[in-house]
Amino acid sequence: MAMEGVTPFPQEFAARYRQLGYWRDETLGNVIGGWMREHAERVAIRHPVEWTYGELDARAGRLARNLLALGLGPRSRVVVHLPNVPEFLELYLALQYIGAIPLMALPAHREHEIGHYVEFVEAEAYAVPASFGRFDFLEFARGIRSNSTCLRHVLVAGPAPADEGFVSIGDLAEQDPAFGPEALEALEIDPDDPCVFQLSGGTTGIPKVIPRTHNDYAFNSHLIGSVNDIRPDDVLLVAAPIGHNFPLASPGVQAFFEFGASVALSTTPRAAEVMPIIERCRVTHLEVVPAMIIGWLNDEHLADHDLSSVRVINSGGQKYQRETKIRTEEAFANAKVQEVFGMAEGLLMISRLDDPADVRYETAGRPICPEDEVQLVGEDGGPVEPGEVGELICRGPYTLRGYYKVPEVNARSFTADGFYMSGDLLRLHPSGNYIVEGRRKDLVNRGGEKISAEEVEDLLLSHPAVKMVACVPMPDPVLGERMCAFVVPRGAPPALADLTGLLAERGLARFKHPERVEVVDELPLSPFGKVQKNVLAKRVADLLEVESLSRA
Ligand code: OOB
Repeated sequence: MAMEGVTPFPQEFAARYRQLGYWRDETLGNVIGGWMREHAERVAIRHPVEWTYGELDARAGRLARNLLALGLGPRSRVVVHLPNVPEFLELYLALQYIGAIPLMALPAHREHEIGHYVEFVEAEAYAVPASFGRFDFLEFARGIRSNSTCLRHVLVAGPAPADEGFVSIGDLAEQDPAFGPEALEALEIDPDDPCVFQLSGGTTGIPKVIPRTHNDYAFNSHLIGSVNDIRPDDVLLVAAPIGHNFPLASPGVQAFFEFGASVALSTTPRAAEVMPIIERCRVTHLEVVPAMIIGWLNDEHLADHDLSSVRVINSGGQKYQRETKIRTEEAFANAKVQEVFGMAEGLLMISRLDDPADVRYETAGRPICPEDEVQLVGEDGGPVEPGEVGELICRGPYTLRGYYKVPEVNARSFTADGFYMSGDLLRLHPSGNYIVEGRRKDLVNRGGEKISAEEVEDLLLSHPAVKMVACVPMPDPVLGERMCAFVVPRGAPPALADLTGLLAERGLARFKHPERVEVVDELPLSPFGKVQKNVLAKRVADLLEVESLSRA
């Protein structure tokens, strides 16, 4: 029986993906467990701990059985709010071994997001770091737990406090479990169930939850791993938030584990911390968002480090400009840049390492699977002429058929025949690869982190000095975009700090706070009465231009 709230793939598609060998009807836990045994003697994690596959697997196995003893099991939901620490990996494996479903929150999320996810997916457990940065995660977890009707356990990376219901992940990975290994074998886990809940960049008031199934997610990392030149002695640096689909499985940790290669974890993308890891661990593969690499390229100490081990740089999440790609290959002299155009919803495009340099510089790649059905459509929903810009719609063996539990959103996010409407505007390049030209969806892409304008506007409207508001992207040389709020005031115009103060009070993740406010008498409306956000985006871009000229 399909899990409630999850849209299954239609029968004829599922049968085809099975027949082609894409879906293997194995649980992701079994697939990963197989790699763990196959590579038992090899090093799985190189930094900040050094664990072999055998050690990681033994820890994850004990953790899995201890989680069973806590009452978690197949289909239990667990909100994972961890930075890039080894506990993330042992927990991810353990949850896969018991068929529980982790929801991948970002470390920057706060009450507004976490409170919602916990209730929305009816999470039984919530994982936090004992300490990370300046934010008190344990105190935060106490608040989340006391406000929740479903949450029973708080799983802590690091020492757990004495509070009831708080347990240390490390302790559970080391203590002898009440159940033997046969308890794991006896579990019934449906490979068509979600194995992970990813989060959508999203354009709605609340972020949407993406169910990725065992069948589709194992295939996802396997296939994109096959075009990344991964060799057993390779090392992947994970410096972007590890739960995100890109570093987790596209190709990410999952593909590197399939090959018996290793991963090095950094809890920050800062050059000063990352460069020594690259040097010491002889990192071969990077997965970055452009903002991260621009930060590195601008670091005055970059040339002091030996970066010669790096062969492959995957960049995704945001447009990677041709000039930046060229500068990147100058700084990492032995590396080739490969752009990934991906989405937590599924579809992955990637330029190939053997594409001509110009094609790698110009394009965001092409789909990874022959069964990825990709179309570019015009306003009328019909296909555009080759070479014209159209909205990307897609369907395939690892692309979702519906967001979790939001039928009304699904009705407008998918075509009648099940294509996901991405809201991205693309153009076909003569090489057969695609170029990203923009988007139709209402979001701000801040250094690869997606911010739903509607989510922020909904909150800002509750400010007494805000009569109307429209949030739009403004250009930024490093992050690509930041968010500007155009406000029609009620009474005295609010300052930026008034708005961000309200958002902080509401517990909205800080990266979603607008960074500029423009007070206006009215918002420009289309003949249909819709706010013309493109007009506002142009207005703030022009303002920034004038300001930078007057500073020069
Ligand atoms: C990745 O996933 P999400 O879910 O955070 O964001 C997806 C959206 C896409 O719909 C597109 O708007 C944008 O991010 N995007 C790009 C891009 N890659 C993603 N826009 C321009 N150029 C690119 N190369 O961002 C993601 C997931 C897996 C792998 C890589 C990225």
